[in-house]
Amino acid sequence: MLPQSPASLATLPWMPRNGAMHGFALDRLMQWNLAAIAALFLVAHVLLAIALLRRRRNERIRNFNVAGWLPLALLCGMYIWMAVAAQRLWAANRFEGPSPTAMQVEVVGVQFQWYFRYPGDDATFGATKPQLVNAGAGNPLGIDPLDAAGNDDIVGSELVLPAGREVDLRLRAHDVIHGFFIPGMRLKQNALPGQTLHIHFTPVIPGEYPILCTQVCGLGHGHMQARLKVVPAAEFASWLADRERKRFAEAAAGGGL
Ligand SMILES: [Cu+2]
Repeated sequence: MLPQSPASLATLPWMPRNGAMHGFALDRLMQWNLAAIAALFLVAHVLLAIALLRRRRNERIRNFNVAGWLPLALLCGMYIWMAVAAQRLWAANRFEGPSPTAMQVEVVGVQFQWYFRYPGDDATFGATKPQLVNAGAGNPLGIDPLDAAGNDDIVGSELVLPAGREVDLRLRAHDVIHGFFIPGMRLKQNALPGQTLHIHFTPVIPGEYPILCTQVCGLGHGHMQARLKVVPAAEFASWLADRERKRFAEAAAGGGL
């Protein structure tokens, strides 16, 4: 499902351009929050100034009974609504699983590089073994050549996704904690060694989006960047077919990955 109207594409000028389906609701929530904070800041200072001026004039400060409770109740209601809306947005990503048709991509953080693995035609990731990890030999994820499911796995350092299709990312880390962050997709999740964490989203706006690491993971942390390329579905299909062809050509030549 694509965004319904051009108005829903509006993003605050100082925020990165949003390209994910859930990002529009998240941005609206952020705008509400900022507007409420700005209004409250102004009202609080106006009330403070009034109170100070009255004190100087030795006027009696009247209690704000009903007039004081009503705005407070409205404010509480608004923040409860925002908390529920935010919880729904967060829970939908964290606890409600992706649809069965979501595309599977594995993301692996390694000092200081992001790797992305596609399962290939069999839609199954091949087994990996830590002792087989050898980036110099072209096998940075340690894919086991004895597992046939890994023969068509595609590994790269750029994440390419089709617009309009849900993606289920499986996050792993080889060494330390890395922070997988795509500001343009409003997506952030730590990658932990020894665990596979899932996060799902639907990119809807084609374009290029930077991928960053938000955990200080070592001396090369600042260089741990990659790129997400969201392309139309037809372009993605031809890109994937091209990568598959290259993968099999390398395997046939005995070069492994
Ligand atoms: Cu990192």
